[in-house]
Amino acid sequence: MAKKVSISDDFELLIRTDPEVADAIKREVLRQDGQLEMIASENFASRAVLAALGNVMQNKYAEGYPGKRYYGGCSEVDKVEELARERAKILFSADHANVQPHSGTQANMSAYFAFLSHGDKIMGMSLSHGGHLSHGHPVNFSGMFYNVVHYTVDPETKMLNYDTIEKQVLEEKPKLFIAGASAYARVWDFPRLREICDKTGCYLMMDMAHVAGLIAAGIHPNPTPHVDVVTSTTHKTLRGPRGGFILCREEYQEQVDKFNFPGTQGGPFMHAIAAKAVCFKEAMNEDFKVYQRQIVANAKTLARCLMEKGFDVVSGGTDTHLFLVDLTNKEMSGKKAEKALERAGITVNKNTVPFDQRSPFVTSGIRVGTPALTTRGMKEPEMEKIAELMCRVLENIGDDKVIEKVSKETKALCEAFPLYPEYRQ
Ligand code: DSN
Repeated sequence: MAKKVSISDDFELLIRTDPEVADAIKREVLRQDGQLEMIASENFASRAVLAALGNVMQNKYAEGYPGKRYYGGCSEVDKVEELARERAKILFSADHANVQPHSGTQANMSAYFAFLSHGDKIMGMSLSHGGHLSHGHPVNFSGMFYNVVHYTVDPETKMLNYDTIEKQVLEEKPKLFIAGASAYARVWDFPRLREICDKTGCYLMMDMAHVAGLIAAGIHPNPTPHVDVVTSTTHKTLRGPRGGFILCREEYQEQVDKFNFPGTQGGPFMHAIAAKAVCFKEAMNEDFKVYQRQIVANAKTLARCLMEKGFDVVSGGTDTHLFLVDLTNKEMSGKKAEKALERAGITVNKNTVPFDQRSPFVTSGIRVGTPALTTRGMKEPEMEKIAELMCRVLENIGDDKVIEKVSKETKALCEAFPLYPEYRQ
């Protein structure tokens, strides 16, 4: 290996116990450090979060909730779960927080079980327009258990048209409306959605996984006062451990908790909950707000620079941490673009664009996000440079020399903005 990696004293033990796994982890450190990570849902957790994740809290079974466990010996895990719940409540102005969901999809499952019966009608954004598998896609439990209707973005603006949504809600009368997406670059209008849902007595849920960090920092409107239930992950813009959580009003607290445990999960991952508590604490700091503002400023700069170079950014820009590039005018698939960029050290994911003619395995677009780049300390000048690098790759997709040259430049950029510098020796 080119560089030495030193992670912790315990890591030296892992090297002796299982050199193969240790070697893969070392290589993963170097991969993350040596590439421009632009997958919109990924981020780099702090070393404090990593420390909270990898320790003896993982040994403990703690089915139940603080003060009401099915096992003894829960005094310390009770403390961390209380800290995580209280911090989440403060951060998002919520009456109640459940921090046990193992993931975003598990959080969604618990929320659906709490508000719906098998076969009820739900309305979520279509996956091909930016939604998520767990918002009613046929291959997911949500599409199998419920009667699903999807809403889409407007064919002209590629943004949500709330008048169209209102019409559809009035016609379809879903029991639950699911706001939130994995590839939608614009802010959500929660008061308007509340007004629409109230016309038919429909529950309103926001899956804020992607924008949770922006919401914590006050950059995106907070759904909590307007919706019945909020679900989220902790590892995207929020920059915490992999995991989920649920927020709700007091009146729904009992049913939400009941359908998370014992309804859909067993023992909580107490090490992950400890790390969630750390992540929520970090998100309360002033520098977290500065970080979130920079994520959005970076996304806006990157989108603008790509548009200036002739790329078609869906909906003409972004309000958030991500955007989609429609490559139809470049006569290129998302699959091809993703592969070429990866060869040049730039990691994005292929993504369908609204009204895409290609399959999800090929796609006509890529999704671009700035949370991870911003964690490294990159700002607007680096975004301008990255737009130029992306453009050179995508306009010379078959030219190995260009790809090799760009690859050297991305490496130099990564060297200048080290990730976990303490791990480098
Ligand atoms: N896989 C996540 C994303 O990339 O947006 C959503 O779960």
